[in-house]
Amino acid sequence: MKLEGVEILKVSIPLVGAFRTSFGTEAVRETLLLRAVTDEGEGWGECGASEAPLYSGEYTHGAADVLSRHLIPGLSGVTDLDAHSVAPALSAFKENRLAKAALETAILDADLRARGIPLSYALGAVRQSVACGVSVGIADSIPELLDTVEGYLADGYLRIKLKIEPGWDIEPVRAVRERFGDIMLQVDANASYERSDIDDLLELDAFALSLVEQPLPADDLLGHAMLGRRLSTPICLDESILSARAAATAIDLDACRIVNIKPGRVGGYLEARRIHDLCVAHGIPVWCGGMLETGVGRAANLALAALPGFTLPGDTSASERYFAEDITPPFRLVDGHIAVPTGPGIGVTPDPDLLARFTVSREWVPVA
Ligand code: OSB
Ligand code: MG
Repeated sequence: MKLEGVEILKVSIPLVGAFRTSFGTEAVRETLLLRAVTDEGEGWGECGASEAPLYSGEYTHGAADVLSRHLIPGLSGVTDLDAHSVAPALSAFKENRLAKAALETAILDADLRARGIPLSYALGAVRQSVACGVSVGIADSIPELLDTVEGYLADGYLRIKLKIEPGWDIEPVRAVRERFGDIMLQVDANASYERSDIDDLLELDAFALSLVEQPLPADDLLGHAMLGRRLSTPICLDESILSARAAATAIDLDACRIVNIKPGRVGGYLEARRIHDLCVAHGIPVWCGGMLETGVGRAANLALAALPGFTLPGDTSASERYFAEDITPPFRLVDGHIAVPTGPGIGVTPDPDLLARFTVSREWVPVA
């Protein structure tokens, strides 16, 4: 395959409701879509970065900059380019995993479309639909939170994840548990606690949670291991797991019992699959995280979530949970599940009219 160039589209799509976490509030999904143009056809990828560097060090404008100056030109000398040659060709460039993942996914999509192979099949999927949960942001009040959760349960979501932070943890969790009984319930702290908060975190054990996600800072694997010795609720890591090597270290240290796999955070779907395989070998359940993706990123996440080790419901929610209008045909929840796309590559293509409406700027980066 010969890469002719990549178009970087900056898109801005309103969310149906502002999404509040310990690190900030997002009311508009502002990110990048990449359209890779090759001599064998096109492919699409989505960048997980947001407008500000609050989840990781990456942000939309920075990702566009590193892609156009370094990552896309970095593929110019690669002969016989395919998805597997992208990460090795870019390995000299440090970090920037969300940007690298978007580029690798666009090439992977072009590669698979040209061969007529669905991404789910290429990754090793074993199911046609995946069980879905929903991630619920920090609310202004407990009654408001209960209303939101009630709506999602009525939609059929199979598990609820509550965002927590110091000061918004025990009371909202208790209120949801008391009101809705025996639902599958978990929490995500987005690294907002410190080791000195361990005694407070132990109080979460009273609520039969499926897991607590990333309570401590991303680089504190040892702290998670120390917490895990005292907490009976399983610890799941998100921000700490940047690669298969990081996952292996976390498992060896006993820093987690469950792993959230977000393809963007780890540099792409190929590394995501390696982490899946590693976790399966160690008996560690995994689930697919999300970054408020449009239909482009969502389609690919659904393919990944269909792998055998994804035994817990993911943050792979229906399009309408995020957007009144998405740029692809919407993914719908049916009996708590979403169907895995079956077409070649990621299986969806942005609608040109909707894409035009939500695109803020475009840059064509030719590859020599
Ligand atoms: O920590 O899982 C997270 C969204 C943006 C950044 C980080 C996270 C999230 C979510 C939402 O929890 C997941 C989703 O529904 O896409
Ligand atoms: Mg998380």
